[in-house]
Amino acid sequence: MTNWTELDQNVRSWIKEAGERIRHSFQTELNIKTKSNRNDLVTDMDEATEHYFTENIRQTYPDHQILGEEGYGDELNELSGITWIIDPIDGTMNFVHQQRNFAISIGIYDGSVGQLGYIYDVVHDELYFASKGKGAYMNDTKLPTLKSVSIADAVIALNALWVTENNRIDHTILAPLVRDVRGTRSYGSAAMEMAYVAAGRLDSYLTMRLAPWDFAAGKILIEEVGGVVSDLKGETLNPLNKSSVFVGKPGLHETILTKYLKVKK
Ligand code: 2AM
Ligand code: CA
Repeated sequence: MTNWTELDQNVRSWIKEAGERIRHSFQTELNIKTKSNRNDLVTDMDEATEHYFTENIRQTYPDHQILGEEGYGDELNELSGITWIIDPIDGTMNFVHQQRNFAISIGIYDGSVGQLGYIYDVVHDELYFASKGKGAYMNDTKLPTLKSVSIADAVIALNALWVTENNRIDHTILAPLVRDVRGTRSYGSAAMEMAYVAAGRLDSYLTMRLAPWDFAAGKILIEEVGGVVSDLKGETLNPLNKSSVFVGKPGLHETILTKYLKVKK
């Protein structure tokens, strides 16, 4: 049997320690490499942070599975038992260029059910946390249940790329949405954007392609406060697959899905 209280305490102390190490790294020179393309960055801190988490998890919970962006985890074919889905630094481009707007993201799944979600804004020392069925918090403040909002009053997050010609979506689809909402934002960290939706700072966030570690924790947080999490077609996300991601307040999610994305319900 898993002692969830003890596990939660461990995650919190590891996250705080990892955050401390990342903040400390601002004083030293980063080693920056590129991955799939010249804008896909990874630093020695991404790797060191994931390594730190995986070492601790393997030592304390040898029977748990780990899925991590930087490859220190396991090759997973299924979600069985307890799985940690980790992005050590979500928003690496921001980490490198801005030293802010990045987060540590950890989702802990029991089978396919998200149980604990943590998104830690390292620079502001803000921990967004949700425990399934037990509420969501920003540090010690409980996050209220999300209420619907109209399109005209909504602030939504999306990358400007999706309203220019691209190979993932017809760029004319989202232009009317951008015109009709109160405002758009783009923070460049999916985890943080999802934490902001959970906290009510954003009303919706949509993006064409994320990896499981980008959305695993955010999904748990948003669902815990009554928000809706799906892909761009309105389908459930599989935490083992890459996918488009579309999250939002209840009501608003449905309106965007049916009126703008033209998904038939
Ligand atoms: P990262 O910083 O951990 O790589 C920025 O657009 C957001 O999308 C970030 O959350 C970033 O996560 C993620 N991201 C960037 N490139 C990606 C890719 N090729 N596949 C999936 N997610 C990506
Ligand atoms: Ca990352």
